[in-house]
Amino acid sequence: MSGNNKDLETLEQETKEWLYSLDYVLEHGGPERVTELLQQLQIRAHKAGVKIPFTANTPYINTIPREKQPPFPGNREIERRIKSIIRWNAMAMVVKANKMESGIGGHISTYASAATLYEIGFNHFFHGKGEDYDGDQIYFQGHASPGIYARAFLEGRLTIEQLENFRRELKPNGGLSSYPHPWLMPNFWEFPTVSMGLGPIMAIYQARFNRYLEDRGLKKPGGHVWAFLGDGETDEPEALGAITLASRERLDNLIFVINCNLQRLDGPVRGNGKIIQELEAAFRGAGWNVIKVIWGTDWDPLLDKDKDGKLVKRMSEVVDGEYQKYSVESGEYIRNHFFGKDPDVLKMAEKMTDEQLQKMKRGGHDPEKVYAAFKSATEHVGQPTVILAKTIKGYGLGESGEGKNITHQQKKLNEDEMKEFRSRFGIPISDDDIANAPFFRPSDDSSEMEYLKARRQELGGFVPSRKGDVRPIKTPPEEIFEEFYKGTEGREVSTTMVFVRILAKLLKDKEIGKYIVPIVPDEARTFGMESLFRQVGIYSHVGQLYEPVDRDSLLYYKEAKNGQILEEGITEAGSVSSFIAAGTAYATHGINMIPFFIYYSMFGMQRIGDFVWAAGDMRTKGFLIGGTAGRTTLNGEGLQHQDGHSHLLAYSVPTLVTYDPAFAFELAVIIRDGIKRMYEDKENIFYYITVMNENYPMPEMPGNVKEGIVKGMYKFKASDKKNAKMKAQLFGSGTILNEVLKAAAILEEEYKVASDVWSVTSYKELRKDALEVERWNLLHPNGPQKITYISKMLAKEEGVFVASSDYVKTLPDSVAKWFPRTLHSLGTDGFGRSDSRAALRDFFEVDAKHIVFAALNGLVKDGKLKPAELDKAMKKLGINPNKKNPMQS
Ligand SMILES: Cc1ncc(C[n+]2csc(CCOP(=O)(O)OP(=O)(O)O)c2C)c(N)n1
Ligand SMILES: [Mg+2]
Repeated sequence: MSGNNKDLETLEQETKEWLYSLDYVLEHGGPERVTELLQQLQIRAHKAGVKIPFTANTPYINTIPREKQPPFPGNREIERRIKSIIRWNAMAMVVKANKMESGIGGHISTYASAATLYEIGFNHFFHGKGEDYDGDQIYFQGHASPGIYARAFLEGRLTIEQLENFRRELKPNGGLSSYPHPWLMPNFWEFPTVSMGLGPIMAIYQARFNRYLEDRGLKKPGGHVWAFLGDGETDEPEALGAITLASRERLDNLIFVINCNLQRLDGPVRGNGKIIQELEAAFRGAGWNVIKVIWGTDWDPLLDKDKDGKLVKRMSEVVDGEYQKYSVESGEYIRNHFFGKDPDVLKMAEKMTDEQLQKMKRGGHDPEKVYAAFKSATEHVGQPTVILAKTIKGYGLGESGEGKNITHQQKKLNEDEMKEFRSRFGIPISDDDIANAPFFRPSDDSSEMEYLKARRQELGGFVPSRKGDVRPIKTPPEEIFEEFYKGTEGREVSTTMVFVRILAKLLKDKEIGKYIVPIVPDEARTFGMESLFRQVGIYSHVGQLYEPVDRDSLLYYKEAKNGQILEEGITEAGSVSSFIAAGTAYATHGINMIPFFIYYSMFGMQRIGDFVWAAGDMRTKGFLIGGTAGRTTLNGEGLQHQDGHSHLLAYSVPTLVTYDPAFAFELAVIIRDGIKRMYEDKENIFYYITVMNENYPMPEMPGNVKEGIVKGMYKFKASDKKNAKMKAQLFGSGTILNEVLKAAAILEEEYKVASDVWSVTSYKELRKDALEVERWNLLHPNGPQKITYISKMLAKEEGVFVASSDYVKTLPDSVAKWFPRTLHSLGTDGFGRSDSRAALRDFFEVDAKHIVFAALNGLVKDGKLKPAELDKAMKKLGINPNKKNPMQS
């Protein structure tokens, strides 16, 4: 270092001059000028090859200094009392539930640490929906639900009985769900957050979708999205995985509040580090506005005294594990271990008693600090904000859990612990009553209740609250779909191409066109959707700031502020979050948006299954379209791309209606029916439809088979060989239906087997119907028995039953027991391969020859054909009995 040549005094003098200059500029030019100058200095130094140390961190103190703190507009005392009562009731709810019903669970410590964060929001910031749906969207941390219920109880929205039935949802009058579930409490919860990590990313895309609606003129500007999450939760890849989207899109309508209680379930989040600093660096690096709320008001005088930064240095060097220890230790311990490490720092605390030291608050428990942060966040322009609030897990639980590693699991308090809690928060419950952990609600005319209600009224009504009843949409007219009922007159197309054409037509429809939201994760060209780029534009808040490279072509890459397509890039998690935001817009904004999320089917259910589950919970509406589906239809791509099981995974989502259509008319009927059921009849369902990329002529709809298509199965082609001795009923789905048709022809021509061909559009729908009938008949044995749709269709059908699909055999097997006779299932169990369609269909044994052989085999078993015929057929068809089992190879 060249500075080494100078003597110490000169160096000190030089430093002083620089600092003096900085003070001068700050005084005369303000902070902006200082920033400008520092940037210039940085550039100059960088050009000269100076390596400037990088840190994305600021010191370990509050971002908003005391001088910049706004006055607190509320009544501190009343708000404290309200909060204390809510704390008590939240705790009592869990304790009671576990007293009466041991092991029923619940969480006390999460809300205990977050109470101030929520209460400042409820009293000053969270906007209710009002009449016009112009409120905020708030993602409450799932494990904090007892606190949210406890507040709703004070607000008069929940009864004592409901509180007593926390986690007892099957009680005759209903109970409260453990966590936020719109499916279970559709007038209360909006966002399921308890699968950790999903809340934060869904909130980001919610904020982005709000912007989309505003930019397209479908919603008034305004409202914030608040996402409350745990510090441990940020380890989930989804939690931080999309934060750059929020800053790139300048989502200043988005606020994350991360409750940094330094603990997760098992222990410290970062015992050896500092989660707040780690998160600060990540969010600042990603371009967010970061507000740290670390220290409470009682630290301010000490920080004022800290002229040489020794206290701040000490604050910055202590690791989280140690801070956690302070939260359970005495004042004396804190004096010795925190302050005592540096004599100057120790001196700062000399006038304070041990008790005072122990009671010094963390920022997240200080209403004035939290208020300042929230206010600053809501006023911040141009960036999303994250508030990193330091708290203590289990705050107020004292010996029974505050700051302890076991606190997350704490569900029971003994009498003494409850007395202590009661006294600490001043709840008017006598020692005699305390054993029952009674709920407490002040009288309606008390100052607390009046205050609380007035605040919510001023802020537009209660939160959380969900409205699900929106005006229905009129299903688009049949004319739009008729073209598809007619077939393609020999022209070869794929169901994917048909889907894109249906989508393009829906987008043009005067009534519903503007409500359609096409969503793609960088696969539009894969599905031949690029014509839509130009037709409706790709949404971008800033429009298009560049001349696209293909501007001269007809289908150029058009980005526009009122663009309609959400081109999400390579993020299925992000895309499905947009799908959910769009598909729940009827409830959040009162607008019936109709999302179509089209993606590679292999990167759907198995990759983002948890989101799809959450979508079901949220009563999301819309169409998930699994493209390039089918284990053998997507030739060439191989093991990772060939999907033979997404339909099986879709079985697990109760409200997901699934279809595997083969022909254009089927797809058209399904989509029209879907719009009708979801948006006109207002059913709480959503759709998963697979489309494939194999081209073949689309036939005309054979008569009125619409009902059968929707119900899951219809006879596509009846054999005209009425007097044949041998018969077969062949079932196919998706493109494999073509193999089934080929098989039928072979069976008829070469083996004299009359073969009817059925298209099975949905095994899941067939199974749902059958299960319902079976259950009804079981429970009503002496009444008239119902008949399954399968029976209605097949009871009189003769011959062998063979089903083949491009999906696993479990699909046909899932309905086999309701078939009149044995169903022989062919399917694509096993890992995919890269090869041609023909080779793959041979490998997986789902092609025409295997269907023929399975049918002949069945006929032999039924005694209709001699066994010797099978050897001959095997040779003729070219089936190798010793080929490898695709399941095991
Ligand atoms: C995806 C997922 N994994 C695991 C859990 C189980 N779980 C519930 S709460 C919790 C710890 C939460 O810690 P943190 O996020 O810090 O929240 P805190 O309760 O401390 O506020 C865990 C592991 C879950 N709910 N979701
Ligand atoms: Mg935590």
